[in-house]
Amino acid sequence: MSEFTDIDISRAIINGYHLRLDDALESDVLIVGAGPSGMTAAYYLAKAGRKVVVLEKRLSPGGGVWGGAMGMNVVVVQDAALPVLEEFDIRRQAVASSLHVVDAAELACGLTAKALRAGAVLLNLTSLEDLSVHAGRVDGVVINRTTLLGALPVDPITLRSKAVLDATGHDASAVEKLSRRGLLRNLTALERHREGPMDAGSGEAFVVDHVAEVFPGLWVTGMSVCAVFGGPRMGPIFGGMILSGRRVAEVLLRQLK
Ligand code: 48H
Repeated sequence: MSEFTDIDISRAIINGYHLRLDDALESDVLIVGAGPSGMTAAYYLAKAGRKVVVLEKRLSPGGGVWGGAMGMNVVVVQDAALPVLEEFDIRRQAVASSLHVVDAAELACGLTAKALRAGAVLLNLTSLEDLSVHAGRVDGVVINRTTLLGALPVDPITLRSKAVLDATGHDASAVEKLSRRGLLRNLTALERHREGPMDAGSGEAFVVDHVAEVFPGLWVTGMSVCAVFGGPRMGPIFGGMILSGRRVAEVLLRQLK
């Protein structure tokens, strides 16, 4: 006779998840998107003692990392990002002057493991449906179960935070919600939904230099920076994404103080 029943297992899942969800209702920073920029930001913010919740619409964190380029599951990282790889214990192999290859799965899993162990909480299969805006400031997100979106008319719930970080990649989904309501009139690149053509050198610098608060309480990092400000795309080089995540965490930490 087993020491546990099927009902014990179900209860452990239900209680474990709902305690987590209850705890996620109020946080310092809500990060939308568990790709490389979002998970890097989550790690540095959580390591500094901030309460961080990451939303991911898919089952797995890692975003665009998994596919490498053309489905070849290695990515390229430049010298500038090596200190971050070292902090995350992610191995790399030097291939050309200033370039290194990294296993895509090791990068996706390594970023995720460190962020979670630093204290960030990940809610997967959870999609951003809307933003919460009060007194001219984004102060939370409205979420729904990904599998319900568009399927059934089921209402969402709200999570509250001091800051929201759009790390949704090319879609810039959070910024796009405000833009569609006409609240972001100056961000013309996003309204035309335009990234610039491929230029890895410029794109990598752009995503770090242009991390910004685009609306009170709403920040951008990673590829959503290019979507919002019209920066060039950069293909399968990922140093800029993790450096952009580290940079936005540094700036946010200063503001949250
Ligand atoms: C919840 C959402 C929602 C939503 C999206 O695409 P990502 O990997 O984003 P970054 O910016 O960290 O990295 C970009 C990189 O992967 C890339 O695409 C590059 C370098 N491209 C260069 C080029 O030239 O094409 O991750 C974003 C994550 C994903 O996991 C999405 O599933 C998730 O955000 N997401 N999660 N609610 N509404 N929208």
